[in-house]
Amino acid sequence: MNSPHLARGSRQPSPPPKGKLRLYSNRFCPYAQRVMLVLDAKKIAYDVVNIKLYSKPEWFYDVCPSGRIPALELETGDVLYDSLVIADYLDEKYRAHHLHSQDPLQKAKDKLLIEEFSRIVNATSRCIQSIGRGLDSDDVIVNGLARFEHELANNRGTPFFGGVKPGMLDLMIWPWCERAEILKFFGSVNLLNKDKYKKLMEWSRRMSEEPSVKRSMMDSDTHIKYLQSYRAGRPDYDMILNSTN
Ligand SMILES: N[C@@H](CCC(=O)N[C@@H](CS)C(=O)NCC(=O)O)C(=O)O
Repeated sequence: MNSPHLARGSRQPSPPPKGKLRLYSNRFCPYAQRVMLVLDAKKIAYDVVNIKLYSKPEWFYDVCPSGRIPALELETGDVLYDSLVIADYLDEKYRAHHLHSQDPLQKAKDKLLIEEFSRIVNATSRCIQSIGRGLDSDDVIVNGLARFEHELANNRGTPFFGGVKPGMLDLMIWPWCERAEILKFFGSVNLLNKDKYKKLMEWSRRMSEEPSVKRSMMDSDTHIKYLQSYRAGRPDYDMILNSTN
């Protein structure tokens, strides 16, 4: 998953080996990480083609006309995009180790919480990009996290939102929680008052110890270094490179 990011002018990679799905990704895209988390939790075989977002290869538009990451190429040759659509597809198609609750009501409630979390995501983006940041974004983040703290502590009472193992809700919000420390760096230091989010902090520690989560995880220093390069107008996608996967 840490292969070099392909850019305009690059040659299109040969098709994925038989039996493997292909994820078009970017190592620092939290939406692409959502898909990796699902693939890894369900132990589905896949390879990764990383894309340089500010200089996308011409051939990528033939694969995925929206030009967006993440995109998942299936064995049929069909290509799906949008992290939530892909996550739901994978959970329905690969029945082993369900991530969504099998109870339709609980599943619907979890999907509403994923939707609610997108408000935190948007406020976080405003902080990081320094656009429209202010008390408004801070409030959205603080109130949003309090809602999730309450949900874990009072409504669920389980180690993960999904119960004793991470479920779909856990995986869909994790990429931004993994990046939580960046808020101290780019936002207000008071945003992450750990005493206010005791259950979420315990949850976060547990998540970071899950082998399937560890696979795509990066430390806060790496996220901060990447965001500094992004803000400087030169996103350094290849800062962590190796030749595996
Ligand atoms: N709603 C989409 C959002 C995906 C998204 O914003 N991807 C970004 C990278 S993190 C992207 O493809 N940006 C390039 C572009 O929009 O041209 C999802 O859930 O997959």
